[in-house]
Amino acid sequence: MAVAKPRVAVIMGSTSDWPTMKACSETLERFGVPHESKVSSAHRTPAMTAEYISSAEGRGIRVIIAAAGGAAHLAGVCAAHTVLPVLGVPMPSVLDGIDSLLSTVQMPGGIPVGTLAIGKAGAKNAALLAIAILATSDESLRGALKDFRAEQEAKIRSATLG
Ligand code: RP5
Repeated sequence: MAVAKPRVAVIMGSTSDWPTMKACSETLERFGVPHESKVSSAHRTPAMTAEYISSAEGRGIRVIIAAAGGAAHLAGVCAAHTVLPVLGVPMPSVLDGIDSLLSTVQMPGGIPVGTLAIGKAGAKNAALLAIAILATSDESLRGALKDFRAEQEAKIRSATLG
């Protein structure tokens, strides 16, 4: 059977981001969205990052999720190299991720990055937002998102406190 071409690229600045970004990959998997996860840094491997992102559209990628911590320039650099939507996830850091958040969110007008919350919630929501973007032209994904929301609601409605 042919392997489906990845539609979402998840890129992160370091292997140390993976324990957080696993939540992103797991969410994409849960919805059956073919994706690839890669370590590449805006600062340590600038040429590889530029090459990877510049070639993404041609390889069938439709959304990019970029995670970095500290002086977190990765999402912005990705956005500079593509017109695909780029979602930024600020990683926890020695400054509690505030540095990562501000570095990711404060883009100059003209090069947008959609920035999510710091850490695992942001990682999960980046996947859900990528899925919602794909779902604008994919009815079955739209249905899957509605089922997911219904499941979430049912859990809260039936919650009991010990
Ligand atoms: C960033 O620096 C990475 O995204 C990571 O969040 C942070 C620390 O990287 P390591 O020193 O753990 O490789 O570029």
